[in-house]
Amino acid sequence: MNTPLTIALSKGRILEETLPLLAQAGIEPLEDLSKSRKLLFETNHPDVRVVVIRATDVPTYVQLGAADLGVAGKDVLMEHGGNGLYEPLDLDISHCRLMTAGIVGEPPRRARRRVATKFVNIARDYYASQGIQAEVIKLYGAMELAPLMNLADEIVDIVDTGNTLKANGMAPRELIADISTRLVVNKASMTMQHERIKPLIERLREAVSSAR
Ligand code: PRT
Ligand code: MG
Repeated sequence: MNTPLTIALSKGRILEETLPLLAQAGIEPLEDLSKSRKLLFETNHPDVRVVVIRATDVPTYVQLGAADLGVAGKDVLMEHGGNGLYEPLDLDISHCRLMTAGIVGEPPRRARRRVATKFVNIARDYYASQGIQAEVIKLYGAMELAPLMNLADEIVDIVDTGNTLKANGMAPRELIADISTRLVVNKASMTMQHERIKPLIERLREAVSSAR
């Protein structure tokens, strides 16, 4: 028996939407993930196990082959850069937008605008592509606070309903990318384990279609 295929799942909001798709594809963890403190789970499928990790760690696990497959937001994948990963399937869940945002009625003050975000690579690429001089500073959370405290002129963040921005006197400005959750596969696994991975991708593809 081969070592089982390992799928790295993003914990948090993406997980809730991923599990029904996996179940539809015939893969169900043997335990209730939300009730366990474990991180590594066997499934009903003897050839498949899942690990549940921070969303931002998923591309790293898959790139370096610690997991064969992974589920992560396109935002996280863009920020990571996607080296060593195939992205064969859009799971069509956890939709949102990656946007710039700022205080309503307050254009950037600094000549070189200062941008607070946890997506520093995406932000640097975006402002450069627009020909805008920007100083990008890394924050780990509560981006909306930065403009209010004059720590930054603008933020780059995920927007869904826009309610979080609105509650803080802010509004979205420019769309950087439409985001959804993707299946990623380690490039070496895709080649070496093709006959095991291919049917899994196809079952997930069917699950995505029937969820539409
Ligand atoms: O919590 P942790 O630091 O571990 O990570 P995380 O907060 O990034 O994880 P989690 O569980 O929130 O899920 C993140 C992933 O879900 C992202 O990578 C996106 O691909 C996807 N996603 C979809 C979202 C949202 N919708 C979303 N609304 N991620 C975050 N948000 C946040 C956003 O950051 C903002 O604070 O929700 C707020 C905005 O929502 P609205 O509706 O007020 O606009
Ligand atoms: Mg969160």
